[in-house]
Amino acid sequence: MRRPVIAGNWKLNKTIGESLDLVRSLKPLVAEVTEVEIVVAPVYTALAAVAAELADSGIRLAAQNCYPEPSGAFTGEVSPALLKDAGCSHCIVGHSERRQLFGETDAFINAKTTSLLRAGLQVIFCIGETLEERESGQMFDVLSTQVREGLKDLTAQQMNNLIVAYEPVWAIGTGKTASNEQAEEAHAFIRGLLQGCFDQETAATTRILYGGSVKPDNVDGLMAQDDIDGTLVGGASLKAEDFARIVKFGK
Ligand code: G2H
Repeated sequence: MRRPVIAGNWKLNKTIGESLDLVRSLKPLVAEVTEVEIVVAPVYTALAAVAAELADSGIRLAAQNCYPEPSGAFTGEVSPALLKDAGCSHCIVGHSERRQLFGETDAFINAKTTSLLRAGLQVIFCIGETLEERESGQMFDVLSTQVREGLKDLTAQQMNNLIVAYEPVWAIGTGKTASNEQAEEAHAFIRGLLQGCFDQETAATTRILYGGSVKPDNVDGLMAQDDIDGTLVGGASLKAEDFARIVKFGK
């Protein structure tokens, strides 16, 4: 019922040339895969070139960030419409690196999410608790606030174009993955939150991805969990063979 999504977040890596090399290597490795939605998120400067390279494939293109306003005196920023113009179908918002390094609040993430959905883009909406929050028993409260505030005033219909990504901050780029059970517990809780914020149908149909040190050797166990519908992959998405193996989870 929920089509799996495997998304590669390249973060601040790769020139235009290196990005093209990566998608040229990736395309033949995943050409036969039809049952999984495959997304890659290069840096802004590589988006248009990668879009052209992906035109003959089913791989979709995401930006890693955006600014909610459509145009104006916002030096250095990029709007959802411009991302669409560059060939993006998706955009990541609320990644923990943006929350932590750039001070992004739930309200700002909500503004970006709303603006992206209005522009017709799919949103990959990231949430997750820090180690300190988990260890002090605040994990459920933190996730609940991030969902309620980040998705504030969205309609159930808009949620058809939104994918949630649960990324426990302590598992990001650290090599420490959440256990299958820890991830499933959080995903099931998030699905319950979606039911409370929207309705049963939205909770049942929204894809919830896991992110945080996903690798070829741990993806199968994660994807076997009932409420894990895909993965958001950082480091392991920078190598075509590793990312292709993750796309072909369970095989
Ligand atoms: C989490 C993830 C991708 P990594 O940030 O969003 O990165 O797989 O390197 O932990």
